Amino acid sequence: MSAMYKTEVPQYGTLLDLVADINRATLEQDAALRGELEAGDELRRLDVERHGAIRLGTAQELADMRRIFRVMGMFPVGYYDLSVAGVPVHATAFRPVSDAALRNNPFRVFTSLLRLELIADAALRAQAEAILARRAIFTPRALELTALAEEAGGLTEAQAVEFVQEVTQTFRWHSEATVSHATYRQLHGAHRLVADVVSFKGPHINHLTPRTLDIDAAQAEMPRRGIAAKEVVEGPPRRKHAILLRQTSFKALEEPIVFAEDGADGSHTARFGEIEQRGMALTRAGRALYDQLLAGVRSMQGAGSASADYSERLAAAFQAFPDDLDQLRERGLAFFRWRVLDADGLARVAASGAAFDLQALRAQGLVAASPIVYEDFLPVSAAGIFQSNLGGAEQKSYAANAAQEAFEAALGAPVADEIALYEQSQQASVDAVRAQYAAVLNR
Ligand code: OOG
Ligand code: NI
Repeated sequence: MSAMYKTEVPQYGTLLDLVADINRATLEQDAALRGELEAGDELRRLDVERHGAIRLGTAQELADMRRIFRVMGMFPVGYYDLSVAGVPVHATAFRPVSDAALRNNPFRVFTSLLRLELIADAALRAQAEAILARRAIFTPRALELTALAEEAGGLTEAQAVEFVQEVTQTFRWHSEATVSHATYRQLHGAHRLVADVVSFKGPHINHLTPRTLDIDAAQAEMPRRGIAAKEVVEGPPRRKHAILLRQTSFKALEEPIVFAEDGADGSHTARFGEIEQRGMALTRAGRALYDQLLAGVRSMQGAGSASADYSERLAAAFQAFPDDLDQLRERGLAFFRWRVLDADGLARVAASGAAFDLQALRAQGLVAASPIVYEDFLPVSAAGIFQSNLGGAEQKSYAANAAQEAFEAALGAPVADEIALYEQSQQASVDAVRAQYAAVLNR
């Protein structure tokens, strides 16, 4: 998919080169970071894609997409309501969930489902439904192989190769619209996203996102390489200890398309490139503090995220968010993974009969805790990414109406609660240390 996207959107190749240059320079200047990444075996696939995004049109498409991602070990995590931001979709992220799978490859696909019920014009809504009902976004062979994988509990090597080829077809670009110019214009008038989802044969991948080690440097470098960057980096400000997710993108390109029936030429903007830098996962308390501080900055008078002093105001507001690992842990704001540093020392303390006390063991240097990486998305940031590609004029407003149950009904399964997943990860690491401690007593 990466190779396909680079051919389809050459500017994405330029972005990948930029990210590789910035990452190389960052690693040269920061030996400690280099050591850390080396130890985690992360240099190998440092600048490869960390996520992509698609937009689906029907419940059936979403349900089949879930089955297909499941074959690849990706499961729906989290629910994102974008209607609050004037975008008529809701979404989940398909991603690996076990610690081992995430270490191997954390690639995620932010997957939106169009909400036609938010379109006011009933006739247009019915027309869009009819158009979507006629299309088949998966190749017959992709669905066949999916059914095979479900029955057999997996695919053979050869089948897996074929499966990947077939599924990639779903995400390719089609420059021929399936609708006439007139219909496209009507759909576009309802919302640009409606036109994007309904007018084409399939859900073209609309961006891929590599990982950068210094997103501010990458943001500054984009215009120097002729890339039209969005105005601000979404998410938290730059910090000593990164939290959650920071991301920025270049604006979607205007691409030539041909309309059905009349054969008229036109253009469509949907596809872009994005970069991300991840920090630690926050607990419910940490996330509440993040949401509160961010909302404060964004609700200030005349303070859209595009205003000139946005990043200063953001940094000022986040003074209230501790940037010290001990504080983040002690105040229960972030998730940590515990590990044993000194097994012999731990055994000695256990043998002395002392009760298991993580904080005391840590103070003695016998165990350590390091932050767990945030693997998910942020609704306000996602809205910012959507908006930067809709052109300034697009500001439809919908009443906030999360509809997680309807989304899950379409999906055919509940979405996992992302915070519960981090809690489990943290708890599993504590349990492993405790088990090692207890093993001494049982000897
Ligand atoms: C998805 C935008 C959201 C992110 O990184 O938050 C997203 C879209 O434009 O379809 O990818
Ligand atoms: Ni994205």
